[in-house]
Amino acid sequence: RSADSNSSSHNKYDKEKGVNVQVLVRCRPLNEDEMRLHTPVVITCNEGRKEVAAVQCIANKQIDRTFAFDKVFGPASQQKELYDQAVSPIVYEVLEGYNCTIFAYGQTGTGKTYTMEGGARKKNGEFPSDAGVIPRAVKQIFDILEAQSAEYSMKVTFLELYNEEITDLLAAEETSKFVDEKSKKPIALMEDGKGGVFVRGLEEEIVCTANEIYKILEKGSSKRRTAETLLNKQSSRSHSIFSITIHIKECTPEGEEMIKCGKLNLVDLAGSENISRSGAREGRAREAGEINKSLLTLGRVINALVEHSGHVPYRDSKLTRLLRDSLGGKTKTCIIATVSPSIHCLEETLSTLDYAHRAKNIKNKPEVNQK
Ligand code: ADP
Ligand code: ZZD
Repeated sequence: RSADSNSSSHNKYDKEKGVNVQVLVRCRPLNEDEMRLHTPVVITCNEGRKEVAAVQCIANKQIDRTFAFDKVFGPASQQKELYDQAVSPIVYEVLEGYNCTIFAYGQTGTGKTYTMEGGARKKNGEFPSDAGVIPRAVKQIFDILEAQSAEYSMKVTFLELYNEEITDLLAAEETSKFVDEKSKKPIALMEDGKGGVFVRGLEEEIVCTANEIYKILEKGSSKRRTAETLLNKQSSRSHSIFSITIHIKECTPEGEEMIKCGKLNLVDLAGSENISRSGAREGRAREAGEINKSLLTLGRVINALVEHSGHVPYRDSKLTRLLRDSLGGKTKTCIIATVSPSIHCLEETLSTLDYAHRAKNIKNKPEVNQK
């Protein structure tokens, strides 16, 4: 039977051609300091036209550069708005049995973590109004499954990638103040023999309620912070991947039992300033041991995919090995590029907009997982 035979019409696409990676841009507002200093704003968002324009002055000439995206969220956009318009449809696809990935890409300080995680959990257990994509997706998934009285099972993983090393954010906290190398779980990326990879030794927590996931996120966050402090990590240089896998039992009208399996990957990438297309800066960064191999390889994979230049260097980094299926594979992918409106960030902003605009040309061939 065709895997797509009962998917709804909005999922129909020309299988030969595939579907493009969806790319949206979010511009944060000026912060208090920038307001106080009357920092010039050089980015304008036209949400209706789905365009972002950057104003640049070179030799007293004003040059506007305009980029079009699949969606654009201006500085006034609220967390709920972005979620309802851009993420909620993706969660529905996960529940239909697709694998989906959402990446946050942008310069440090532009709102990647604000977008993906959002404000901290309230002491009174109330859902924060500035909650980001991750807690909202968790809530929506359970709301839908409960409304459908579906029979389901769910597991989550949460990992951090720093300097090509994977840390399992769900593995039991080291009780010692020192990180015991020997007690560390042997985490390794392994080929699964079907062209994919899995992380050996990664903790998979089975969860039954949204609250359980929130507790897990809490544990993961605190472990990440501890590791950052102990190991002097710069958080802007790490990538985090939170994944939810859902198995749903369904019966066909003929009474046949069927398991649908969907996976949602939520990825907060290292700050994009950690790579640079400028050779000089790359040279200096390399000397300082600051080259982010994963971020660099991500850029190269995107270039190879959009230029159809034969070899795609997935194997050159852990990030691209882990997320290979999201880049030119069977997963539906969305990239949220975050930018600052400030004149001081203009160079990085233009580089982010260029990068994100290029990524729009990646095509994936999503397929429903069905057993
Ligand atoms: P990044 O993860 O890209 O380094 P953060 O998410 O830490 O950036 O955001 C930097 C600061 O800007 C934080 O204080 C965050 O609360 C604030 N911020 C980011 N995006 C927004 C937004 N869209 N609206 C309001 N505040 C934001
Ligand atoms: N951005 C907040 C975390 C921070 O940096 O502290 S918000 C959400 C996704 C991934 C990890 C953490 C969270 C977050 C949270 C806050 C406080 C303690 C644990 C987890 C969160 C926010 C709302 C609901 C659930 C989790």
